[in-house]
Amino acid sequence: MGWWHPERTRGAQRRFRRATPLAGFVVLALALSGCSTDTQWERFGMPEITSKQGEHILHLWQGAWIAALVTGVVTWALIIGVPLWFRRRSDDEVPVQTRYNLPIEIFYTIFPVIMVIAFFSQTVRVQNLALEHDDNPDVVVTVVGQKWQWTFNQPYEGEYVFVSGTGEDIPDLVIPVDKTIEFQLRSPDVIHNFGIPAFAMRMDVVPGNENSYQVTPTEIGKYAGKCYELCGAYHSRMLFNVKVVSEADYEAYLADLAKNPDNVAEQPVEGGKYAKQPINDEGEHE
Ligand SMILES: [Cu+2]
Repeated sequence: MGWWHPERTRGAQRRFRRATPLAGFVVLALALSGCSTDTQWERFGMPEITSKQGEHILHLWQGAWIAALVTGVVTWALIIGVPLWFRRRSDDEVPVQTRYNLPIEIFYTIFPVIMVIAFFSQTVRVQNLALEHDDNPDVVVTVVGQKWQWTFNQPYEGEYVFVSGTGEDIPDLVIPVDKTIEFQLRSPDVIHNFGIPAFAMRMDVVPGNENSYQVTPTEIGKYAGKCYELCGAYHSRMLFNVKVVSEADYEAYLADLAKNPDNVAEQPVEGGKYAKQPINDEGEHE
C-alpha cells in the first residue's frame, strides 16, 4: 500500500509541499474572479448578462468552469508531475514497484460521483431559480415562432398589438426595463426555440404545447435574439431585435403601434404575414 518510498521521495514531498500553497492561490484567485462579471474572461466567454434570471445562469456557468479548472489543474499536475517526481534517477536504481493503492482507488471512484452530484444539484437549483414563475407578470407577450420568423403580440387597451417579421425584415420586440415580462411561446408549425443571449434564457417553442418563461431585463439597450432550434430551410433568418426601453417609451411605442390597424388584432396573431404565403410540395413557404 506504500505509495511513498522514504529514500526516494523526500525531494518530491518537499516539492509537493511547496506546490500546495501555489495551487491554493490559483483556486482562490479563480474563485474570487467568479464574483466579478466585468470582462468576458471573468464571464468565461458568456455575453454581458442583462436579466435577473440570467445572473443565476451566469453564476452556474462560472462555478462549473472553476470546478472544472480546479479538477483540471490537479489532474494535469498529476499527469505531468508524477513521471517527473518519480523518474529513475540513476542506472543502478530500481524504481519503486507499486501495484495498487487502495485509498487512491477509493478516492478516484468516489470523488467523480460527488462531482456529478454537485453539478446536478446546482443545475436543478439554478434551473428552478431561472424558471421561477410570477403569477402577476407586468407584461405578457405572446411569442409565435412560425416558419421562418417571429410574431410578437402584446395586450393593449383590451386588444392586441403585434409586429411580425418576414424573411427580409427582422422584427423588434420592445419591452420595458425592470419589469417582469412573460413570454408565452406558441408555434403553428414546427419546433422553434426562442432565445435572447443577453438574457441567458431560451426555451423550445413546441406546436400544441404552451411553454412560457419570464425575464426581468435590468438594462436599457438593444439586444439580439434568435431561433435556437434547427427548424428548417430558413432557420438562419429567424433573427429579431430586443429593445429594452423605459416605461414611458414603452407606453409610447404601444400607442404608436395601435395607430396602424394592420398592427391591431382582437386575439394574438398566430402565424404572421409570412405564414400566410402558400406552402409548396416540400412543406415550405414559397
Ligand atoms: Cu425556428
